[in-house]
Amino acid sequence: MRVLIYGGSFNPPHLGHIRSVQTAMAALEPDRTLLIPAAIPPHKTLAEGTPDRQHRLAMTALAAEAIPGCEASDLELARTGPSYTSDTLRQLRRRYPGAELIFLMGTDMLLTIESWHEPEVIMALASLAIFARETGREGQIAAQAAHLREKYGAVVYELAGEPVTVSSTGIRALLPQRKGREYLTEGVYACIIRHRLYGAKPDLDWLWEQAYGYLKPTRVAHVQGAEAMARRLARRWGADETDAAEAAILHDCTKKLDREEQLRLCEKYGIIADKWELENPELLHAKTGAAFAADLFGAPAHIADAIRWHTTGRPGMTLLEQIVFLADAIEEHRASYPALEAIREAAFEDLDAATELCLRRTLAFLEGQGETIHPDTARTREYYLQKLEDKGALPVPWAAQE
Ligand code: DGI
Ligand code: FE
Ligand code: FE
Repeated sequence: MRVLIYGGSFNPPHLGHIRSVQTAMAALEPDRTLLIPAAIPPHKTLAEGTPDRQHRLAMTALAAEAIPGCEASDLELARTGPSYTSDTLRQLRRRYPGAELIFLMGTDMLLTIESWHEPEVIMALASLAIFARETGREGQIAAQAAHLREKYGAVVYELAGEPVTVSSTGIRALLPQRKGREYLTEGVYACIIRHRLYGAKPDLDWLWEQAYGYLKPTRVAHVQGAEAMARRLARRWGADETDAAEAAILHDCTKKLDREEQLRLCEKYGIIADKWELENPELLHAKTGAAFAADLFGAPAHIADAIRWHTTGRPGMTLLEQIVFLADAIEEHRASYPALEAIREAAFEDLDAATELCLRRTLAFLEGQGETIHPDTARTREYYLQKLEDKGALPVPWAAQE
C-alpha cells in the first residue's frame, strides 16, 4: 500500500497544488492521497488575515473534491502545537502500518529539509516526491537529492512536469481586486467569496454566472440594465463602481420566489415580515434578497443594505443605496412609465430630486392601482421632499395625469 501525503498551508489551495498532486498520483499510483493543511507551519508564520482552521479545512476538502481519489485530512489541524511533519508521519505510520508513505513537496522545500524538525525521522518514515517550483535549478536539486540519499538513506522521487508557478501569496493579493478566480477550483472560489476570506470580492463575471440561476430569464435584461445604470450613476456621483455593480447584479436575486418561498426565507434568515409585506409579498424580495446575497455571496453590509432598500428606499439613504434604488427604476430596459424620462434626467443632475420624483410617481401609481402604500415608501418621499426644501432646491415639476 502506498499513501501519498501533501502537506501545506493551503492558504488557499489552488490549481498549482492540484496539478502537483495529479502529477504525483499519475507517477506514483498511490492507494490513498491525503491533503493535510498545517495548523501552524513550523517554517513560516501564516499571513495576516489567514482564515481559521475550519475554513482552511473546508477549502482543502473542496479542492480535494476536484481530484478523484484524493481527500483532505484534519490530522494537523486537530493537533495542538506546531505542525511538525515528523509527528504527522509518526501518526500516519501507526494508521497505515506497512504502507509506503510518500511525502510530496516542492523543490524549494527539498533544499531546506535538513533545517526542519527531525529531518532524519521524516526521511526514515517517508519517501520524498519532488515537483519543480521553478526551472534553472535542476543541477542543485539533483545534487541535494543525491546528498539526502547518501546521508539519510532517503528515497527521493523526482517528478517530471511543468513547473508550478502559481502561489497562494499571489492569489491572496488578487482576491480583493475581484481577480484570481482562474487559479482556484469553482468550489474553493465559491467558499472564499461566500465567507469573504482574504478580503475577497467577487469577480463580477462569476457573480453573473451565479445570478443567472436565480433570475427568471425575462428579468435578466432588467438586471443587466440595472448594473449598467448603477455603474453610470456611480461614475457620475463618485461611488465605488464595482460595488454598485455587485449590488445591482444581486438586487432582485429572490424576486422570482413566490409568497411561500419568500416566507420560508424569512424564517430561515430571521426576517420579520410586516403587515404590508404579508399583504403584498412582492415587497419582501428586498429583505430576502439582502439576506440571501449576504449568505450565499458574502455581500458586506453596505451592499446588502443597498439591496434591502431598493424597492421602498429609506430616509437618509447612503449614496450606494440611492444609486441602486434609482438604477432599478430608470435602467434602460424598464418598460416606460410616466415621469421615467424626467427621473432619468434628474438622476444625473440631482440625486435627491430624482429620488423624490421617483417616489412621488410610485405613490401616484400605487394610489391609482388602489394598492396599499408601505410606510417606508411614504416616509422616504417625505424625507427627500424635505431635503430638497432644506437645500433650497425645487422638486422636479411633474404631475400625475389621469
Ligand atoms: O423588483 P423590480 O420589479 O425590479 O422593482 P422593485 O423592487 O422596485 O419592485 C417594484 C414593485 O414594488 C412594484 O410592483 C411596486 C411595488 N411597490 C413599491 N413600493 C410599494 C410597492 N407596492 C406596495 N404595495 N406598496 C409600496 O409602497
Ligand atoms: Fe426589485
Ligand atoms: Fe429590479
